Amino acid sequence: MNILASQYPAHVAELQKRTKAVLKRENLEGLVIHSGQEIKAFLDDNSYPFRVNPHFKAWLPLVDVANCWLLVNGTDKPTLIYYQPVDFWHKVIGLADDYWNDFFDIKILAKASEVDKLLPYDKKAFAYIGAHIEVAKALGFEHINPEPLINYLHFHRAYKTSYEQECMRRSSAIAVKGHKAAKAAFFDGASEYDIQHAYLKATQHVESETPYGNIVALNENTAILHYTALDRGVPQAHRSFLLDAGANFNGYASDITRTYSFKRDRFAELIARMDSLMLNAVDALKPGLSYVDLHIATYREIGKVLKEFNYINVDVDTAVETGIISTFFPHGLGHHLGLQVHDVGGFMADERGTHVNSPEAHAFLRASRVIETNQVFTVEPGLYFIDSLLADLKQSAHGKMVNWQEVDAMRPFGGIRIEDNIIVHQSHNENMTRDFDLN
Ligand SMILES: [Mn+2]
Repeated sequence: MNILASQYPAHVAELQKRTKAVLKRENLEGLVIHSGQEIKAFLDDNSYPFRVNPHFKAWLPLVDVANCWLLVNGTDKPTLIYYQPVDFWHKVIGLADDYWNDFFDIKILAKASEVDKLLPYDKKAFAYIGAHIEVAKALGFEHINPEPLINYLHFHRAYKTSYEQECMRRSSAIAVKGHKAAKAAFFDGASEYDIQHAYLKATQHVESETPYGNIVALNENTAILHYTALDRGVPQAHRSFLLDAGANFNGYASDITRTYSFKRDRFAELIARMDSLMLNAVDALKPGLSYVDLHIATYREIGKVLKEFNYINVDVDTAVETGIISTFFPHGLGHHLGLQVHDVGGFMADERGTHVNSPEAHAFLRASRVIETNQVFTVEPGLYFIDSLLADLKQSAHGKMVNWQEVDAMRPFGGIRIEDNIIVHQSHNENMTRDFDLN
């Protein structure tokens, strides 16, 4: 039996346990989880790429079929209402024999509009979980995505089952293949557009299957944090390359970033320094610590790098106190990873969903809860030369703390981000990204 098949029963048992507990707490009988519906563009008969409800794919590796439903109550065998229309226009996705089939009582739905025949008649004690509020109302649901219930599920989703961890290893392995192909394309002098296609080919993904829009950036574009344009032209010179790209396996995301310098230059030295800083941050990820503290410690370490490379002329304490490091590192250290690339529950103190604020000076941080075993994180420190942020700093009272000549020389290189995906175990961290030999 393969690994996934052997781990899947415990995964379902865990979801059943969580479902039972939250239904009891919320005084409900069951959840009705909708995979979703195709959404058409305005005045058009073409749909946007289908994105399945994460609460649906949490249960089973079915990510591409709209109009499916799950009925779960934590005790009985879950029911899967599987949409299989008679349709000669589109490919009908048949139900393949797979390891998860036996865990569901499967009912076939031929007409999406007739689902009500397969749903509970009296819906008062059932909660609808899904994106289509109007559909839920028309079906007669009163409880639609109840917040306390969603909070409970989101809080617990941070603890990945063995099955989920294995899916995430595979998702990392796929993305690593893409990163290696993209790196080779960069050193061959390819355009952003061609690098993107090298990545997609190596991962066997089409663009809509990646968990987020890939960031494929050359030269100055690497300083644009969420750059998703793809320049078709080959730039006059290749100086730097930043690739932030993940993959999907069974609905689980990887999220990996690498930065390269075309030559052995000062920028290459800065990348090497940021790489060792990044690996130190990964080592510091430990159960019981707050992710906020790890972020703040790394923020300070980036201050040291700025000093070592002579970008600033004040000591590290002053750099921290004045906040000038934020000009160079304007985002959070990382986030939870799982069914969604920025996985849910990162701000929750407990299963009621009590919010843990990030400190005001670090408002962009997406993870503020205590680190625990079986959680999966990204760790992604960055150091950038961003024109707009540098202009603000230059005009400010702290402008003289910067060695502008040194900084200006780096602008053509843009910036650096290095991001790995980590499972926190009791006694060690598992760096899924490096395990597949991506350096
Ligand atoms: Mn990320």
